[in-house]
Amino acid sequence: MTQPRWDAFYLTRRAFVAATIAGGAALAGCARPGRPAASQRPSASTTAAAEAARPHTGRSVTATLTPQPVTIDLGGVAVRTLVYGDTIPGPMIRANVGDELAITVANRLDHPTSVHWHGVAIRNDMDGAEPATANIGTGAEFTYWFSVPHPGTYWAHPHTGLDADYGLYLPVIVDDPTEPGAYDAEWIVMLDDWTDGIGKTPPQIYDDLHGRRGMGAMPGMGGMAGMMSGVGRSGLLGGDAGDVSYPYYLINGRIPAAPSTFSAKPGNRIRIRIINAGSDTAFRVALAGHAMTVTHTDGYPVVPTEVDALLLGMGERYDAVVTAADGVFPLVAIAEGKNAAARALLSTGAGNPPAPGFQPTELTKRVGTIDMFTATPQVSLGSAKTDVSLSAALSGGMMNYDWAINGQPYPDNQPLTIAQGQRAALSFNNMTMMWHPMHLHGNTFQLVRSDGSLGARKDTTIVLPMRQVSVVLAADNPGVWMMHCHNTYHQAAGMMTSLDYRS
Ligand SMILES: [Cu+2]
Repeated sequence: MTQPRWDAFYLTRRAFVAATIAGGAALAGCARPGRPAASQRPSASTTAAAEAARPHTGRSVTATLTPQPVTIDLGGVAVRTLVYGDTIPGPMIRANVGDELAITVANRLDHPTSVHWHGVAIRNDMDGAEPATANIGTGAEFTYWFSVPHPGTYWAHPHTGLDADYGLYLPVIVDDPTEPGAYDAEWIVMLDDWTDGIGKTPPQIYDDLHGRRGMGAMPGMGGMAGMMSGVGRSGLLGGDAGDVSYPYYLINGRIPAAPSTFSAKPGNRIRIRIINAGSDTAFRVALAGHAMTVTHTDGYPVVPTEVDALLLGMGERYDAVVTAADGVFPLVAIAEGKNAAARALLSTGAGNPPAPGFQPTELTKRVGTIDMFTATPQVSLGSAKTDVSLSAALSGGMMNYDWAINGQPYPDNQPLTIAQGQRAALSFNNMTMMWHPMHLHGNTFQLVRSDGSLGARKDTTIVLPMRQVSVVLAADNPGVWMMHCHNTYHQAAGMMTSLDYRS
């Protein structure tokens, strides 16, 4: 079987990253000049007070996740890889707003792991990312327990080493029973870029990217890294689309030649929850023959807006409603700049799907990008007025693979700090030639357009090369929250910092 090469991984990464993989205990011994000591982190009582303020139904949802090595059929292609249980995606977790989740993770991997509850405004000590939550050791069990305060489309994945580029992901759906929604059926669509067990392992990819350092030293060789990675450019992404060309792109764990099929009836209103679980791939998604009405960004409602396609960076989610036509229709997710696609099928009647390579015209019509959407008044932060300014300058490049925030890779950079109750203007200033999907744990923000108007609520947003994205953040969830690029390899190289609440 193909085991991740953790020994090689140790040798080629900075000491801190190795320490992260080795588990939480190792962190204490790390020199972390810019980081608060444990005593300065929010106290257990602060976290408990925030938890008490969340809605509580008194109902519990329990589940067990078993991260383990197994052999998975991607549709005629068998891969030995790491998954939760024995499926890709892993088993969905579903709860109502205010329920308490008690999710036990039994780690059957050969290295420590974690489960991060992406997008959930969770209590800090259950975030599933160090330093707030210790990693789970090999053979150990840990129960994450937390309530879910907001409805929406979320997901879970590890926040440990390069675990995020295996099959370790699952949808997390939170329902609001008082708002059942105007739809007849629900289709959860998880997008992924796939290599493990068929191409290079994630540590091999990281080593290649990191080992390529210095190749851009010669003037005029700017395109070298892109040529070597086999990844091209994307107009939607403003330049280089990514660092890694993957052997396959998946929807719900299936390759395009053996797609999963979602069945519904003609005329059904279908709510599609799209989640990009990839590590280095932005997807442009369209359903042949259908327009999509976008209703939510990263779990939060937006003024319904009709599009033909949607662009999703890693970690982003969109909910859209379609009215199903009669027949068989491919849902196609183009891997931006990578000359490949993932697909699934919608079947409502007779007919045969087009060939696997078919690309619907919707992909090039009205493409929904984040600037087009506006949070509904119920979830809007109301005004762009703020009382503190925070800035995250994104730097680095393919040549030296030196991705960083505010001048240094994590953990050498200074954390951003905020106080409970403050409203911050946070600006992501991308000084690199590549786009980055920037994700903040435990909190959501609202985009501010260049004219000062407020856009969508998000926890992950695309920042195009050499551009700035401004957001408003209302600080209401004390903790130490990781903020990072959701490109697994950029994050591992150091494009991460934290937002620390001052006590
Ligand atoms: Cu990045």
